[in-house]
Amino acid sequence: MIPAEKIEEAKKRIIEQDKDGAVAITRQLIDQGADPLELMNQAFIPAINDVGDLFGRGQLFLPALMQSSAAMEAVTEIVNETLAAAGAEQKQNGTVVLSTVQGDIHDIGKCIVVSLFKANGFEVHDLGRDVAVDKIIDTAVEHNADIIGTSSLLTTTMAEQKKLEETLKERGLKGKIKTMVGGAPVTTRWAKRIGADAYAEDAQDGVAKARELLGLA
Ligand code: B1M
Repeated sequence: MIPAEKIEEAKKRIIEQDKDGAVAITRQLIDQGADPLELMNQAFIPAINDVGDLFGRGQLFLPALMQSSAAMEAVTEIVNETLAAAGAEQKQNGTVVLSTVQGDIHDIGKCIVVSLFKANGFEVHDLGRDVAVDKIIDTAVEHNADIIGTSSLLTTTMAEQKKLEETLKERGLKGKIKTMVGGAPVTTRWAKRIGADAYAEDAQDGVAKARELLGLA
């Protein structure tokens, strides 16, 4: 378990937009054997959420949000490299196409989801962010994917997840390729409403739900 004072220090580095300090403490803790997901879930995600809340309340402005976000991206990269190294030996579990939906450039959470799926033996095709529904479906068909997973961080872009379900239906693929939705404003209720096969609260939940969808649980 990571000591509470280290968690607080790591949080502070993100909130204070200190990218070098955030990278340094991440490397230090991981070198000492800390669980990268514990660090992410206990320190970095709560910290960037605090930053988001301050931004949402108008108590912090876009340049500061962008700097905190740059620090978050840097530590996420280290965490993801560590997860990838841990998963290198695992066997394949299924094929997943992951992306952030069109109109949305938030990808920190999606990148964590990508890494955790890879670490758990899934073949992952990561299309990045701001990706159109047709491109997502075409890629899934091309790679014979089992699951399409989409992330949406903006309430305005959640509609793309609905469009994905509708387009899958139109193309006769609904049910053949399972769908999973995630992202901060996304809920189980939204998933049910649009007809997605699963909702995942975080990256670990995403892997668990994917295993359930594929009958591996
Ligand atoms: Co922006 N942003 N942002 N932002 N940003 C939010 C989302 C916001 C809630 C902040 C706020 O106002 N409080 C708000 C949206 C409001 C709304 O829609 N109602 C907002 C806004 C308004 C904006 C801009 C419009 C700001 C502007 O330009 N005026 C702009 C939008 C640009 C665009 O997309 N078109 C913008 C830009 C940015 C930055 C570029 C500065 C940066 C993103 C950098 C990047 O991603 N590379 C940024 C950030 C960092 C945030 C906040 C602060 C943090 C997001 C994040 O990385 N969280 C965010 C506030 C918040 O969410 N509380 C905010 C950490 C990450 C690990 O969590 O992504 O939720 P999350 O992922 C989790 C789970 O959700 C889940 O697993 C992950 C790991 O546990 N999950 C999945 C996610 N996807 C999944 C998929 C799955 C399964 C699980 O299966 C497929």
